Amino acid sequence: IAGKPIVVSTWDSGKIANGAAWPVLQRGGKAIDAVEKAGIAIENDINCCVGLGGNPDRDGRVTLDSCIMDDHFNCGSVAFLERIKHPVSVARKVMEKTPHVMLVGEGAQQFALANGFTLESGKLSADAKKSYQKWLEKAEYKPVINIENQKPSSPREKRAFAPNKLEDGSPNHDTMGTIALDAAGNLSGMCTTSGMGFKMRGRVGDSPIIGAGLYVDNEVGAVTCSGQGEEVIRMCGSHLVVEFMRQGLSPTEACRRAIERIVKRDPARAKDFQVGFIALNRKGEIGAFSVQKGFNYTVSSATIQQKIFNADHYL
Ligand code: SD4
Repeated sequence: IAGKPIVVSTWDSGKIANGAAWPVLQRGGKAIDAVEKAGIAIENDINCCVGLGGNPDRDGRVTLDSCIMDDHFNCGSVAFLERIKHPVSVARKVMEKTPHVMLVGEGAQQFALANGFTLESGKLSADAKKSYQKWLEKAEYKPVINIENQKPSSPREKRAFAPNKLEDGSPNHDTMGTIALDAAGNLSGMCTTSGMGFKMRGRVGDSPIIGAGLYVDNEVGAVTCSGQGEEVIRMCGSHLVVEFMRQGLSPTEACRRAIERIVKRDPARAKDFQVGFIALNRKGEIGAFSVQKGFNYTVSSATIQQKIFNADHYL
């Protein structure tokens, strides 16, 4: 038990997210404000997998997915959003200002502009441009089944295809999911990503889907995840973990059971993709579990100042 307040984020790049969330929690602020700050911080960072600096789709355009959920089942989400820097904040506006949960594509962009967000240039970051040019050398514009099986030729590319630890030891940057329990005992979470690199245009993963990439039930716990979104969506991954916690399982056991469910569908394929869950229950207990080795997460609380843990894994 890490107690409260506490914030937990996916990967060791969770340091950036927790670094922004913790001051809010420490001064007695709300979990929903803390997780939004976490999302904004990682969206400002230039990395392969979150924000406008991330890897583009097959057409060379960066498309962003994000969602946010509070302690009262209020939730907002944007998907396939282009040229807007902070999808997590747009998702929050969808939650607070509209009768809807999810806006996508042009409509999401139109809503963002109407709410004071700026239209950015749409230019790729230097790293993303390099990765895209490399990818284009062999690119075929057709759906690739099991894209994660492709042999990557650079660490950044490898990261895009199979979200696991980088070989060169550089910081893990990946889909950022952040869950928090505030001093008042309320839970919230957010998830933000540029999705799988070189995805088909229009492809949306689990990250902006409430119940898949994120779920929060204030009576039970909060869960988010990273990895191959398709595998998460078909099992309603984060919701599944919350339901296992509701049945009395610890956060780690609940994450393990959900990973087992994902693997069971086709065990032979499990070596080819990664999914990792993190979970936090209302008592402040934390847990995580992944398909493969290499998934880690960052915890910040009053007792654990900022620490990176390696998740237990199935394989
Ligand atoms: C997706 N879950 O779009 C995201 C990608 C991800 O680590 O987590 N990458 O499927």
